[in-house]
Amino acid sequence: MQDSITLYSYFRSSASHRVRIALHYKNIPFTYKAVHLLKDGGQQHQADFKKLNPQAQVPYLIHNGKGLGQSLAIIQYLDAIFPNKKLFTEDPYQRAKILQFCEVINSGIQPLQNLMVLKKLESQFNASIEQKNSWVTDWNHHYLASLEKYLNETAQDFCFGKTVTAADCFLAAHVQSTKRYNISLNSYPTIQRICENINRLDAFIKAAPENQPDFEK
Ligand SMILES: N[C@@H](CCC(=O)N[C@@H](CS)C(=O)NCC(=O)O)C(=O)O
Repeated sequence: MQDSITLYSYFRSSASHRVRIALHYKNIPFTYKAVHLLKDGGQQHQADFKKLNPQAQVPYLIHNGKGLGQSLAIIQYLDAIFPNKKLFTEDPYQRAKILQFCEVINSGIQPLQNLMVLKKLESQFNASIEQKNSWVTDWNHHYLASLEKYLNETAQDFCFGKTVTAADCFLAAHVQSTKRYNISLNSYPTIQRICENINRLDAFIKAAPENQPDFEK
């Protein structure tokens, strides 16, 4: 049976970006369904979408009728179903180290800069744009410094050695998001070097926000 894959995504969503990289890296064809996170009060809050994903967040993936949210769960699932070009290693410690790296972004930095959190800072605490930017920047530096340290132990061409892993999917997507806040990466030479390497790869180019059907300037 031909696999059918649909990805609900928003071009600017870093969590969706991670999954797009994994899909392109593994050469898995998929249908792109755009969910505009700002238009109409946020299409993620519409009943039809929330029936699929009660979290009201992208990414959301449907594989042969089976749905899944959360980018890390999705990428692990894809890696199991499509084992070509593995994004996780079998070695338990190495695998846990890759997950550790992904989680610094997934459950460390990204939730603090997520749209709903920034909206709440504004509506409940009257935070200005400058205050929100400073909030995002400070949290980024806290976590980016730890990622840089981790990479100094494991990086070669990519985050973990000489082949792409899930960590590279998370890093590329996150670093892309820092551009929106003009966060300086000067203190993170290894992160910068790896991003230069990964962003040259075809899969990473195809997955970039500007190459998505719903891209807007
Ligand atoms: N940990 C989740 C994060 C998902 C997430 O935060 N998605 C954001 C876009 S990057 C979202 O849909 N935000 C909608 C909102 O904040 O209203 C994942 O990895 O999938």
